[in-house]
Amino acid sequence: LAQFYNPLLQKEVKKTLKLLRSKTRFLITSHIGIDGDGLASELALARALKKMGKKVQVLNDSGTPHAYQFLPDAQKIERFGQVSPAPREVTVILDAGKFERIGSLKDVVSLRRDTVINIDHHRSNKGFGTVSLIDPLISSAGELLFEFFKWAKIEIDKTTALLLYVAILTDTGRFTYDNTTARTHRNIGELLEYGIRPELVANEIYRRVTHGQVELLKHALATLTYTEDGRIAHITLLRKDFDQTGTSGLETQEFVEIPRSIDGVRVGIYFRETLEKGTVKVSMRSNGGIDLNRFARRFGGGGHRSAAGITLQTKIEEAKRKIIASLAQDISRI
Ligand SMILES: [Mn+2]
Repeated sequence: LAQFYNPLLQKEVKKTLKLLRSKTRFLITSHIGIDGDGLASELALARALKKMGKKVQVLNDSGTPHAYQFLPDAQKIERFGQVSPAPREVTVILDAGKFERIGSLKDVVSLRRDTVINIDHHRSNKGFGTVSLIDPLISSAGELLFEFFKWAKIEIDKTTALLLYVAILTDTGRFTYDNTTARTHRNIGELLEYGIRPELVANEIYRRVTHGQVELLKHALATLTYTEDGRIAHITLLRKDFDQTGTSGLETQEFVEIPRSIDGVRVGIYFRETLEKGTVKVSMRSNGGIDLNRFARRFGGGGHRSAAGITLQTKIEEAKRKIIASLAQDISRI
């Protein structure tokens, strides 16, 4: 085999391929609050493994958001709690920067007992797998899978290409975040050659909302607040907002873009209460100048430079006070 695209990963790609080829039964999972990259990468890898004659189960903590239910085989993804993991030889964890990110699957996956392949692109990832294939310079887990499939000469068909396209499209914010590179566009160009129609994909993911989502957006906009200097803008959704509109947090992944996009704002924040009582999720997006991954890590979270998240076990008012005060201090230094 030729040299891998990222020569630093030469050993890891070889080990990964060896495991994928030699083993038969696989469990594939990803992170809580699953997104387009997590889901589409899972489905792309599952498809590739099935074509190699393997037994594959895709099992997640989270349900599949409305926007991604059109993905081929999305209906076959199972949910932990409703379904238990089947016997397996290898567990593949995609797009998770920390082992804890697999959520309740921690109860059945053990880093000590199990063979775990971690395929990821988060800068904060320290490599928790038996094999850890991590490229912090690539846009998404899906783009890393694409380069891996090409290198390993694993067949990519039109459906796999669509899945990888969706992973890259969504994780780059439609090719607008700072993880979008010439390499990304070259890979996307190759994927488009399979006959993918970007307008149809966009219709499914970006040009379609449920009535509940619009109602929820009204609640979110009513909470929009700025810090005194106008450099932080934040929105908040409470448990009751989701209950009243029949929606879930998974349907609000783009909401943080609203405070972030306002003129003069450096960081947009979206706070929400989760189903678990006393747990608050904090999503943050910056317009540059501040490293949100570094900021989030101080609170046990992580992510990327311009997009990161934190989970706090506290009341929402306390979470807001703490995060906003701390971030305002960091921003005052830039
Ligand atoms: Mn990702």
